[in-house]
Amino acid sequence: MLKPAILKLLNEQIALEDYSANLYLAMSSWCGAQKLSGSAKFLELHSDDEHLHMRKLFAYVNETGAMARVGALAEPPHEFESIRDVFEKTLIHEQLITEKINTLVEACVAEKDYSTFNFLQWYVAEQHEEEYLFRSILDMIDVVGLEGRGLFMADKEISQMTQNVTTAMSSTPPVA
Ligand code: OFO
Repeated sequence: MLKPAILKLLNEQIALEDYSANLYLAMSSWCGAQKLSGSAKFLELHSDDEHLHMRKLFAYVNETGAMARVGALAEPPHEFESIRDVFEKTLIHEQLITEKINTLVEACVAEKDYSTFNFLQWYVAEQHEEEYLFRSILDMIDVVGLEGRGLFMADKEISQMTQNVTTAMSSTPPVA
């Protein structure tokens, strides 16, 4: 049985992963409106990925005999200054998720909940991958620049990274 403190944090994480899915979908929509189809597709797939992260936590909580909750979600931002602004915000958001996962892991150690500690190791590894992915996109944008054909090139590069997101999703363990 989950301790109340761990259940509370897991339910908060469920809401946060759900928010991530909505945030990336809103970003995808903005990119689509700017005719950046590669980035729009990349972020749409990443939104699906976040939804799987949420469902995996949801299934875990219910498997323990506790009850997963669908929390209230804030509305994500819909306007961005540039494609660089979009990906800067994804990296900042992922750094926040990493902090939350680390807090959960620390709480598991404090509460001696080694089963949840073990379950969370997948998220620890995933956060390393996600921060690396978004940092790589920002580095690429800085190299190609956004002037002239730079924006077209950056969007094309991001479109090719869609393959990585699809591969990551297919390697995501089943949610139940
Ligand atoms: Fe992008 O992070 Fe979920 O876990």
